[in-house]
Amino acid sequence: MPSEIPDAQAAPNYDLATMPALRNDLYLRAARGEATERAPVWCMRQAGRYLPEFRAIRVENEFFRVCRTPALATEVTMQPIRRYPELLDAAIIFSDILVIPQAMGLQVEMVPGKGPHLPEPLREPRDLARLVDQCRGFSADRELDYVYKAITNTRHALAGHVPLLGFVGAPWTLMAYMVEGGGSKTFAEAKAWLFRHPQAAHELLRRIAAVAAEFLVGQVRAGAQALQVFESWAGELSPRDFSEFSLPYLAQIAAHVKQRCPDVPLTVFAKGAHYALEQLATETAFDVISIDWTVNPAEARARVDRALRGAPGRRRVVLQGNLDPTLLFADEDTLRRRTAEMCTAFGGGPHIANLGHGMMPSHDPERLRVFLETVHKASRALR
Ligand code: 1CP
Repeated sequence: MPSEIPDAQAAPNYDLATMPALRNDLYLRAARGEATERAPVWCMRQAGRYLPEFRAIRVENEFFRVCRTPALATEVTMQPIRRYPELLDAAIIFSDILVIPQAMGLQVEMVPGKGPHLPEPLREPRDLARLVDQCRGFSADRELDYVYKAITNTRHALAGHVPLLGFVGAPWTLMAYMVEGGGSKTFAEAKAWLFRHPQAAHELLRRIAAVAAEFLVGQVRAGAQALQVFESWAGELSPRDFSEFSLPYLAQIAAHVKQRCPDVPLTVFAKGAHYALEQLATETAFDVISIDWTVNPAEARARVDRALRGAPGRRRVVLQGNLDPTLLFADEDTLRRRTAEMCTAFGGGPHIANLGHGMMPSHDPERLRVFLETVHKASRALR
């Protein structure tokens, strides 16, 4: 089977009309709420530093060079698919959530071993004037065209093996990086902005949401077959502040995308926002809610179903998740047992198996294989 996946470093091909037919649609069927013979499985950050083949590419190539060079982005996206050809049910385009702040005019560097660094973050409301998204002639499509090229090229490289996911960072999470200038333990600067300058915060969030929505639709045009919105720092907000500063923008993005691409499954991952499951199910148009490991899957299912019963006309919401990624550091028996328990806790219904957050650089690729194999076996046994 691996031989059926062509070499990704072949010349880029941007022609969508000749796209190969999809052979494994398990992910898409589950995301649409259909019953499937087993749970589809993929992992957030499945391309990344835990793979020696990824580190080898990064020795020679700066992070954003990989993102901006379609042949390289395709190659890295394909690495986990080539390593686990019969086990992964989706690929996710190699890029980063910070391509949006970059497109909006902020400089973003990726510091090896540390993560993103924005040397000139937004410090005061007047700094919003430095953003270029409202300039005449600004087009998110044009600024982010390199991602579209990478997506189209990767669709060809995948040759219909599994669907390709596109993604964006959600407005609050991107604002957090734009104000902090990088990752943070407390996000105190970004949260202080929300409370000191709520109007400017809303303006910034609205502008990011507009770019993100346009970018998602563009990714579909380029060949993305499903989409995910990462609100990675939702858990930094209180339920009240999530309602004010995150949820409306998530809802706005979902409404825009579902109106233009009604058949493309759309997932939200609001890490740490277990308190908002009901709101995400009933007040947004997301098809799939991805949960982290702090939520019990059976409880999440029950809460979402209860909320949906009170909201007539709303179709079924699928759940994705949620094994604690650090269980990949446990011995194999423990990992197998806990993965099977997780599948059981989601029940036999539509479930997209995943970790509760991304792969970590120190993970052993062979433990990921154990996780993937166990999901196949355990979720099939539940049907
Ligand atoms: O499979 C894949 O790797 C897909 C590509 C992908 C995605 C979906 C990358 C590559 N990053 C992301 C999303 C992303 N980036 C998120 C949302 C998901 C999550 O919560 O994990 C976030 C918060 C970022 C920001 C980011 N980029 C961080 C986190 C820093 C922090 O604040 O804790 C880091 C370390 C990066 C760099 C990055 N992005 C991707 C990779 C493989 C890496 C490692 C850096 C490297 O290669 O040097």
